[in-house]
Amino acid sequence: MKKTIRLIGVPLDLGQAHRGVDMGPSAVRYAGLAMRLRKLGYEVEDCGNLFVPVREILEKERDLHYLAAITRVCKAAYHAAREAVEQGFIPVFIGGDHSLAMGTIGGITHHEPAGVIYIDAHADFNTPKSSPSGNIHGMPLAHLLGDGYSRLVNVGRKGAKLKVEDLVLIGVREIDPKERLRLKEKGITVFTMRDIDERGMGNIARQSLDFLGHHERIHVSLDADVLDPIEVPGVGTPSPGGVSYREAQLLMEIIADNRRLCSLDIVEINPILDSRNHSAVVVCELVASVFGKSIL
Ligand code: HAR
Ligand code: MN
Ligand code: MN
Ligand code: MN
Repeated sequence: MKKTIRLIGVPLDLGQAHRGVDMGPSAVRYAGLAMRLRKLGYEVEDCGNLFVPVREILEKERDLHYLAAITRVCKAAYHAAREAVEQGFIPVFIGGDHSLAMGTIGGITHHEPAGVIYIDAHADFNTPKSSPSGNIHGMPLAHLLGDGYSRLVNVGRKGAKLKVEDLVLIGVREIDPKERLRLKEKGITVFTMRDIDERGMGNIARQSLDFLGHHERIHVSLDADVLDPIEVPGVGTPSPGGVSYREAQLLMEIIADNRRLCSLDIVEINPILDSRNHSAVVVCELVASVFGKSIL
């Protein structure tokens, strides 16, 4: 009997500058995610959305990068993730921007550590000091490893939620200067687009899973901007030269075959910047694959 998947929308757009990523949960639902997963034999329960305050009523918090509101949303996401694990569900968090990962990954690791495969054009390893933009969606991994705003580091429980050996990044091609130094100092495992070009996605996927071999559970955090913007234009920070749809499919299929997936974030889809919901449809196909859809 397959586990039940629990969909949890997190319409968070406070971690970055563009409106529209708050509509990600609707776009993904409209693209038919629940039905797609039911066809694969899963039971799917949709819990609706976590509460996120509307940006227009937070004008006074803008210069503070909405830190207080993001912290509250991350706490709610932490709690939802922890509860889903305790109740035996596979939670799928539908964002919203990537700052939600500070809550979801914390909650997933509340009782037991897990490995994290972070699939993104960006390294999301800025601290408030290293960030050129101040946008908190560029900072979740730094906070999960214990650096940055103490309120965000301590969401859900005190201190770092991940160790260097719990994390791999795949698809990275845009890193800020101080962020690059931080990645090197900490010794983070990063598979860049060059690694994928040279060695192929199949090898990178298998090496990532081997690297996380000491974990029974793997969380995947999928930022839609990892895909090439020609194929997935509906994202707020598009980065040319990305992963192709076929490469992303292969990565998802290899993760599925490995059978350790425990939870998933789907983030950064912005339907306002998309046309005819195409990007959400593409991402739903990838989610179906990571949950075991096979061609034959
Ligand atoms: N590195 C840049 C910054 O910190 C942009 C990174 C944020 N973009 C994302 N996250 N979509 O993956 O501002
Ligand atoms: Mn990201
Ligand atoms: Mn990104
Ligand atoms: Mn600032």
